[in-house]
This record gives sequence, structure tokens and C-alpha cells, in this order.
Amino acid sequence: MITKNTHPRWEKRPQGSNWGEFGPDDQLGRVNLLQAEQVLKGVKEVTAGRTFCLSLPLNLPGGNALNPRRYPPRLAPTQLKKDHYINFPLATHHPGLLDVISDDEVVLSLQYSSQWDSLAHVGALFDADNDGHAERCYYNGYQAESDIQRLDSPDAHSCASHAARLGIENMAVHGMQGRGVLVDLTRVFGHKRTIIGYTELMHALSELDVSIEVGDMLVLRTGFAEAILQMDGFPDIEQLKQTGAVLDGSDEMLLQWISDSGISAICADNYAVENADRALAPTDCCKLPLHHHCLFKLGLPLAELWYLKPLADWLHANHRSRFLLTAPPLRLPGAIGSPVTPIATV
Ligand code: UVW
Repeated sequence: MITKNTHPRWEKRPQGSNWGEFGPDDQLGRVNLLQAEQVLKGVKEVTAGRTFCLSLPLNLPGGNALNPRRYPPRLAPTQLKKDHYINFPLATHHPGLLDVISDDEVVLSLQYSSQWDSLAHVGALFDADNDGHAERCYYNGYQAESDIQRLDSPDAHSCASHAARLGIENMAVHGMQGRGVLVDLTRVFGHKRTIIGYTELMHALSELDVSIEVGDMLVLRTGFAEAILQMDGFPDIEQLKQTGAVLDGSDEMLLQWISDSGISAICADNYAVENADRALAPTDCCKLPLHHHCLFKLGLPLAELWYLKPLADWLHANHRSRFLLTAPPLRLPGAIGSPVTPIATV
């Protein structure tokens, strides 16, 4: 049962976090900034009536080399007793019927391809109740033990997980619609792997003449998803590691800019948004510092592996960077991530 809190569920919040600022029970973080005004700003950008699908085919990248935990979707027929319902003639059981039924199901790693990360995706060990012991917690102080429930079992078939708070359904119900602003990093840095810190991002914004306002969803094209599409289901991981820009989550000035800019989400066409391949230094406290800053401290969702080339080319040809972005995840209660088929309308 979800109870409403009038007090924060933490005694101490992480430095630089916004916990509590959207209320003690908030589960949306920066997504709260996507209100009517932001939708209207996005709608104002619709002048041509053209739409772009910003999703890769969800069976790409192919294989599990990009993230060994995540596999391509496996489609299968639904089944009743011994019958498999693909091209299934109902006459099998009721002679004379003409109906032929196909009906399927899927086993899907929810963050395999074009996706959203919910705020339940990355938390941290943090002493939120200030008792001298770090606990596993997530945005706004939600605790792993009581709020993100897991039913663990060595048997993979009966092992279940369910995020009782911060699950992806919160974003789905809110709508995930507003103004998207594209920063086409390929036009400034090319398609090779480039690490983007504050200085590089500011340089790109000025070169591309892009300005970003509070509530905007920042959309970054790096060329990574295009490379995946070209590899056609057989990703060359070594080549991908050299492809496309990635944000430098260890750059404090970049993190501060994300805090100060008021953006409501970061959506990228690459894997992880940030440089997930960097070698860890002994002083590093997070493998994914940008995830830590955005998901854990700010409640700012990240999207990955979006396909942005056709939109980017159109915007460039029309001297624009802004568009209406509609990108609801699946309303799948308790899920941590979700595939998404975002639509840009220009
Ligand atoms: C990881 O586990 C690296 O997650 P993400 O897909 O959010 O980068």
C-alpha cells in the first residue's frame, strides 16, 4: 500500500540534489516541469505537420554485446494447452468456423533498444536517514528495501521484480510531451567518439545557435544509433566504442549546467548517454556519474538509443532545432525502463 508522506523520507539529502522540492512523495522529479505551458511551447513548433519516428527497430542493436545482460526481444505465439496461436484455424476445435487467429507474446529486456530509464533505474548507497549507515536508495529518498521490492529466487522463472515507487508508469501517466530541442553534436564534432564536457557542450550550443529553456527536453544526436542501424543486427562493438559523442559525467561543470538549465529530460541516440567505457580511477565513487546526478539526485530521466538522423537532417535543412516531442513509455506498473517509439512533430 502506498501511504502519503507529509515529511521527507530522509533526514539528509545528497549535496546538489533537489529532493523534496516537488513534494515528499514526488515520483516524477524534473518531469514535473512538463506542464501545459511546455506542451503549448512544443505545439507552437508545429508548422509543417510532419512527423518523425525516433525509435530504432526494437530488435537492434542485435545480440547482447552492447550490454551482456540485455537480449533482443523474443517473439512467440500465445499458447493454450497444446495449441500455438499463430495462423491457428478455430475450425480445429469448432468445425465449420472460418476464423484464423494469430496472437503473440514477447520476452523483452526493457532497456534493450530505444528506451527510457525510469527513476528506479539507478540509485546509490546513501545515508538518507543520517544514522551513520548507508542504505540503498533512489530519487527523493525512496528506499530499496521498502519501496523498490524484489522477490529474489535462484529460479529464473519465478524471480520477480517490481518497483513499487518510481516505476516507469509514473512517466507514462504524466504523458512525456513537450518541447524537444535537438543539439546535433555530429555537426560540430563529427561521428567519432568525443567526450563532451561543459566546454564542448557550450561550444556546440553556440556553433549551432541553439538555446535551451527551463522545461525543454534536451535531445542529443551523436551518430551512434545510425551506426547501429548500418550494422544491421551484427554490432561491431570495437567500432561502436569509437563512434559518437558521450557526455562526461565526471565534469562537475557539466553536471552543474544540467542542474541550472532546468531541462526536464536528456534523450540521446547513444548507449548510456554518458561515457560508460571510461577507466575507473581510485577516487571515483560512481561508475555512472551522469546517471547518479540525473536519476538519483535530480529525478531527471534519461533516454538512450533513439534514432535521430532523419529529424536532425530536416531540422538542419529548415534552420531549426525545436519540435514537439511526444514520447510516453509503456504504462507497465513497476517496470524500471521501457521501450519507446517517440514521435517528433515539426
Ligand atoms: C546501464 O546499466 C549502463 O544502463 P543504461 O542503459 O541506463 O545506460
